[in-house]
This record gives sequence, C-alpha cells and structure tokens, in this order.
Amino acid sequence: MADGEKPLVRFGLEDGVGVITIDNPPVNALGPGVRDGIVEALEKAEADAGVYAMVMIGAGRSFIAGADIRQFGKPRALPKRPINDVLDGGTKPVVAAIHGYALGGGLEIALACHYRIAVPDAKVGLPEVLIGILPGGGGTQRLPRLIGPKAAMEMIVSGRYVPAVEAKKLGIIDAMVEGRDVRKEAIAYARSVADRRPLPRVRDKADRLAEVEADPGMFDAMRKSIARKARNQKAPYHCIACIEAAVSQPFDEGLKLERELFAELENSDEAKALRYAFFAEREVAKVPWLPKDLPLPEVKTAAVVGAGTMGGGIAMSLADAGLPVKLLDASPEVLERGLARIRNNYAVSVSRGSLTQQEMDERMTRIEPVETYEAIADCDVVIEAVFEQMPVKKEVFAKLDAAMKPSALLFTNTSALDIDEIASVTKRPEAVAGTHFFVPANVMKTFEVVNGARTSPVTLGAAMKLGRDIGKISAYAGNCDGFAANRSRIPFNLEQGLMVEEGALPEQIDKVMVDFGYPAGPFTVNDMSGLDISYDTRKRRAAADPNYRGLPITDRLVEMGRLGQKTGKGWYRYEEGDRTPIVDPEVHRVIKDVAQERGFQQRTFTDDEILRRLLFSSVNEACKILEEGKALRASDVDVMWLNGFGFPRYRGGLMYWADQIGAREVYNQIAIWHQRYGARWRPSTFLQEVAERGGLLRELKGRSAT
Ligand code: T1G
Repeated sequence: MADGEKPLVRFGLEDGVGVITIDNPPVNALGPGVRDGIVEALEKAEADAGVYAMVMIGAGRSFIAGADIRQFGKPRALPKRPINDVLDGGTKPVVAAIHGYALGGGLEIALACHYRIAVPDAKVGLPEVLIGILPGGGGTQRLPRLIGPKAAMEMIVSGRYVPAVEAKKLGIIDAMVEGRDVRKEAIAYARSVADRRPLPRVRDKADRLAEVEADPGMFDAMRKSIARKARNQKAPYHCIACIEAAVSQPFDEGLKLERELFAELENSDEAKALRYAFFAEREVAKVPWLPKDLPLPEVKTAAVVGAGTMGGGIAMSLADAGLPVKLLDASPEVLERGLARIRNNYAVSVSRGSLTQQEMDERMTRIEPVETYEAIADCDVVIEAVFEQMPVKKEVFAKLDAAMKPSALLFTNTSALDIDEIASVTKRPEAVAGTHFFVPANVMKTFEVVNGARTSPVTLGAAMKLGRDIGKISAYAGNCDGFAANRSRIPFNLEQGLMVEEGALPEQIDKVMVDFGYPAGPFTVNDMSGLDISYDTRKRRAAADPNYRGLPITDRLVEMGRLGQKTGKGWYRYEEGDRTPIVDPEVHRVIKDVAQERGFQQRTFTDDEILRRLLFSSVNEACKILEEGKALRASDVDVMWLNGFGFPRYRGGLMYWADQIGAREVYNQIAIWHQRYGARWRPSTFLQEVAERGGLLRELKGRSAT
C-alpha cells in the first residue's frame, strides 16, 4: 500500500471485539485487495486470544455492494483463501453489521457470518442475475438454507433488492438496530452473542430445505413463470438449477455446481451485454461540462400543467418520489377526469399488491388539483404536459413566465417540438429545458433532458438531477426534431411501414422482433397505442408537402375505423375483452389493394432482412444524432432504447448489438440500401469512419454536444 493510501480493510479491537471495516469507496465493492484484506483480518482475530467476537462493517454509506463488476471478464488473482471458507472454519462469532446495501458477494459474506444485523433502511439482495451471472460466493446454497428454497429462488431469480425489515421477516436478518451508531450497536450485539455455541453456521442449517417436500414442483413452476421474460437467456435458469442442487445435494456438491455454472456465465454474451448496460446507465448521468459539485436549486415543490394522460403520469412520478404536486388544468372536468385516472392507476397497483392502500392514500394527498396559474406560482419546478402543438405550448409558457416565481424551473414534456421556440416566449429562456417522459410516464425509466440553446448549465443540471431524484434515468439530448430517443426511433417506424408495402406481413415482422427479445412486436404495439395517433400528423404533412408519401396502408386502416385494440381491430383483430392479436385476412386484403392502387412491388422477406432493415435504420440515425452533437454518447442512446423502447436488455442496446455484427458490415449493408432505396439510407459519416477504422459503435461520442 503506497504511503498515505488508506487501507481497504481496517482491523480494530474494542473490549475484546474485533472490528473489521471495509473501506473501498464509493460502494465497498470487493475489488482487488479487499478480499485478501478481509481474510487477513479474520485470521488475525482468530489468532488473537484477546478477541472473543467480531463485527464486519462497511465504512461510508454502505456495507459491501458485491464483487467489483469491473473485474469481470479480466484475468484476476484468486483469493488465497475464499472468505466464506475462512468464516466457516472460524471458532469465534462474526456479526455482519449492515447499513446501506449488502448485495451480491457482500450479502454472501454476510450469509457466511454467524449473525446479521441491519438498520431499517438497509437493503439486501443477490442481483447477479441482472448482470447475466449468478451468486458465485455460496449464495445459491446458503440463502435456501436460511429462508427456504422458494423464497430464496424468488430473490435470486428476480435479483430484487429486499428492504431490511422484509429480510428480517424472511430470516436473513437476525436483529434490527437503530442505526444512530451502527458500529457501537454492532459491538454490543457481538458481545451479547459471544458465548453462544455451537456457532450458527448457515451451511449447517437444513430444516428449511425440507419445504421442497411439500412443493416439489416449485422449480419447474418458476421455470414456467419466467419463460417469457427470460427468453434467450441462461442465467435465470442456472440460478434455479443451483437452488435445486441446494435441496438435493450436500452443501459442497451444490457449491461445486454453483462454481461451474458461474464460470460458464461470466463471459457469456448476455453477461457481457448486461455488464455494459449496467455501466452505461451510470455513465449517462454525466454531462462532461457540468462540474460534479455544481450547486443546483433545491426542488421541494412541483407543478404539472395539463391533466391529460401524460400530465397525470408525470404527477404520479413526482408524487411517488415524495414531492407535493399541484396539477393544473383550466378545465374542471379534465382535472376531475385526470385525478380519477390517477386514482385508478394507484388502485390497480394496490390490487396487484405492488402498493399498499396507505401508500396510495399518501400519494393521492400529495397531488393537489388547481385551476389557476397563481396557485402554482410558488412551485420550484413546473412541467408542462399539454397538447403537442406549438401554439398551445407557447401560450402556456407565456403564462408560466408571467406567473412563476423568479427561481422556478420551467420544463416542457414535449416529445419533439423545438425547445428554443417554446423558450422564446419567456423572459427567462435560461430556466427552460425539455424533460421528456416516456409513456406511461409513471412507469418508463427513460427521462430525456433536452438542452435548449439558452438553457443554463444550472437548469440542465437541475433537470438531470430531477430525473434521478424521481427514480428515472436522465439522458441528455440536444434540441432537434425528435431530440435523440424518438429521432433515432423514427426510421425504424418508417421501415416497418414500408416493408409491409413491399410484401412483408405485420405478423412476420412482429414475430421477428419478439423472437429477437422484444416483449411485443411493433404492429402489436401500434394496435395498443392506436393507429389514429399519428394519422392527423401525416395528413397535415401531406397537405403541406405534395412529395410526402405518408403511410397509405396505415391510413387506409384508420379510414376503415380499424384503430387498434380500442376498436377491436387494427393490424390484427381482437376477441371481445381479449388483447391477444389475431391475424386478420381482411388486413392482408387491404395491403394487397393499396399495393395494387399505388403500384407497390410485393415480395417475400427473410427474417434477418426484416431485423436489419428495422434496426440498421436506427443505428444509422443514432450515428447522425451523434455527428450533430445531439447526444453525448452512443451508450446513452443504448440506455434510451433499453429503458424507453423495450429493447432486450441482454443484448446490451441498439449500438452494442450492432457491434456484434460489426460496424463495417452494418455500413456496407446501409450503403447497398442507399443505392437501392435512396436518400433515407444515406450512411452517416460517423458510421463510415467507425467502419473504416474498425472501431466500436458503442464507444462513439457525440461531436462537441450542443
Ligand atoms: N462493482 C463496481 N462498481 C460498482 C459496483 C460494483 N458492484 N456497484 C456500483 N459501482 C460503481 C458505479 O459504477 C458508480 O461508478 C458508483 O459505484 C456509484 O454507483 C461474487 C459475482 C450499490 C445500489 O450488482 O446496485 O457480487 O459512475 O451510481 O445509485 O456472487 O451501485 O461513480 O464511476 O449505482 O448509490 C453484485 C450493483 C455484483 C450491485 C449504489 N452487486 N450496484 O447505487 O450509486 S456481482 C451488484 C448497485 C457479485 C458475487 C457476484 C448500486 C448501489 P461511477 P451508483 P447508487
């Protein structure tokens, strides 16, 4: 350890209790040196006759957040002795004192300790499946022994973080401590258990494993229940196999299988992609020119203008995060309908058990309906969510400018309109930014922050922070038509419509995308959101631009009243009260009729061409967005696609997936389509450059972002 460098693991003695402190900021990950440091401290305490009990605790804000994910996929020295073997072989009680998080390898160490205590707001979990691997430190063998195989399987296959109070009920935590001075309380607890023998080693517990006798089908039931979401993935199934071994084989045999399956997963394609997504979702928070310690205004009160679907969802997002929200709409009827919709959304969550009635009531009381701008004047932030038409937006912002207190932040939820034009009607354009929520606003994680030409760094920073504070993933976008997320998606939508004109059937395209890993195909999604949504926009553009070709087949369906699920038929037909899309020969006839009327040549498509036509078009657009500096990083676009468009997470993201094919092959294919289909397939120069230098698309950075 270099001079002056703080030790990663400290050992201190207090009245016979050895305190092992892990100090590896920011989250006490088990990086190089940490594991050996813990082993050294344990062995030292074992050898010291003056030590009769031990405490293991994390410095800073957390216990141990798990293995250092950055080390995966790299050669790494194996620890001299696995920590959990040292703990199993110990003769003195070790108490894991948990605050903040005990995750992955961190919880596994705690499970190998003899006791676990926690503060009420701590969280524990084995989230390895979320990065495509499995608990590789004995967690699949110890957790079932502590809380039973079914509860263990639910925790490990979901990867969810469990609040300490629930973890105590499950049996993971032995005692809750206040948390005023965790170290002190842990030492006292260690003293209280110092003489208890035999030492309660989790590996020796077998009684809870017997639960499988009453429910031997639990493993197949879990496999069945995850089949849809875990499609094309290995890690969830390997987790189940390890837990199955825990109930059917001796502890060391189960450990052996765990190690084998872990090794198989560590460098799997899904693990590499999920690790990439993990770090991309942390990188996206960073705006290079914003200092990390930039003082930002505090947001304690919020307002939303517009009580429609979006406004209601936004109000819920803010209320869910504990912010009092004033929901403004000039029309009392719209306001009442909006509140009823919010109430209903919460009631559905309560009926599903994902929210308690008390939580719903608390959130509802945070949302106050108001009808005047004066009523929101004192709010720290206001988010406009009215009709997606510029005149309406401008009218609202002129009123906001007149009414809101000088320090208020003025955000618009527009999904594509010009932020600068909206800001131009205010005297404070520096306080205006875009905060684009995805539908449904209270569920989707992507929170696109759009930087106007005159948006100040403080306003930009405050918008990025607001997204994080309400549990979303803030992603920077520059001001242009469609910003970054929707703009990168537009070519996908266009190719989808054009391929149907050229002979591909909606159900074939949907199947390709579902097999790829999407939860639903694009035509099924169109039927959910309604075919009439963009119909008016296309008609307006056709009236303004005689060269605009629009989407004649979609328009024909709309004109036939086939608007999607809401009318019982759209691209598909639907039985009464059932959302299952059913192929409808009537649609095939419409496609043929319009193709004949418009002279579209029809042909068959391979699945691979469909996949590449859709996704390559968006890869190309993402490169153009980066070229124009309208996004900071290609990995930011991936984060938007993962969290805004349902792109399968185990494929890393749009640009990460394109790298698996290779920039050169992507570029060559686009160049061919450029020849065949014309300007819309003009290859991005950024794409061409990456292809020529053999680089990686996911590492592209936006040209000095504006
Ligand atoms: N390894 C390496 N870096 C990590 C890390 C980890 N496990 N967890 C967080 N970081 C970095 C993160 O990239 C960011 O870096 C900074 O810490 C703050 O993170 C053997 C094999 C703990 C709940 O999956 O869930 O153990 O951007 O922004 O919002 O069986 O981090 O500042 O440079 O997320 O306060 C299992 C993952 C590993 C936990 C804190 N553990 N981490 O959230 O901060 S596999 C995990 C989290 C394993 C064993 C297996 C969260 C957090 P930078 P942050 P946060």
